Amino acid sequence: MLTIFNTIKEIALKIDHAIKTEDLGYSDSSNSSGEDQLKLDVKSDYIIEEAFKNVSIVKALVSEEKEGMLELHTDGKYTICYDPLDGSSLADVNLSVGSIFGIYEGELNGENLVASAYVVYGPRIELVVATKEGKPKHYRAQEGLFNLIGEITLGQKGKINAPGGTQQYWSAHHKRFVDALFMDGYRLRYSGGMVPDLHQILLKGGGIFSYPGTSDVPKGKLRQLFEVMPFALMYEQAGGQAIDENGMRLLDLAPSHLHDTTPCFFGSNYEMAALKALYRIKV
Ligand code: AHM
Ligand code: MG
Repeated sequence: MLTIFNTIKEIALKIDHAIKTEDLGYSDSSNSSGEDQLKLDVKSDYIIEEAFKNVSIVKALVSEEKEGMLELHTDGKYTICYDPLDGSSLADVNLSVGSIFGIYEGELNGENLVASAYVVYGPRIELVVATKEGKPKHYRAQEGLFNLIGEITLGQKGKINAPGGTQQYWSAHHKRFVDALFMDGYRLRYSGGMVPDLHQILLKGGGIFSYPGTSDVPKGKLRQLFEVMPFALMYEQAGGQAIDENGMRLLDLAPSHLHDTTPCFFGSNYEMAALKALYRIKV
């Protein structure tokens, strides 16, 4: 596992360099969700693939930017599902973006997610890694080295409300929930990049990020294997919760297809209790 985390550190430095130096325009291709790919998406995907080709414990790779699974080493133990550059369309306006990695052992489902990691490319490069033991660990890069800043623990209640999805298509009860949080003093913090948005909630001690199912996209936008489950592990290990609209733990999900999405909610305990009450989820 350490080899995988060290490879992610190398990858982070390379992708950060690409973000700072390369063309921000579109490529000629689209990904399996039908979204146009930026040249940076393609480059970041390439950097990750090249890096893991040399790591023999990695059995296969699944990328948000590719349709199928890429087999690497038959005797490998882990499959890594990753979003090479999440929120990439924010790079041209110079907002933070990120990479997300889910490390699975066996079938690709939440139960088999053994570790996860994400990198934030912002004013500085930061890395957070989580396993099923202990709190997520937070690192910051300085002169090419990642220094441990500390462990991340969520408070019971925060002040941040990060509501995703197109408001026009929210259900009435979701709108009531979001409004109730604002009436309770919560502040809107939503950049449109799940990595910096979820990172902010983790580091500022709590709050809630929601990306519900909407009338135009009933199963939500965020992908289970590359985006949702890796952050679900982070939030649970930090002392928070990560559930879908029926109250099911996101780590209990088992996608039928590599690119399946799900409605998702991540937060500290107070906000998640409020969510369950308004969504009438039995606890
Ligand atoms: P991407 O993987 O194509 O970049 O899309 C994922 C991003 C998330 O980072 C973010 O939370 C979400 O899309 C924002 O979507 P919206 O603009 O609908 O709020
Ligand atoms: Mg993404």
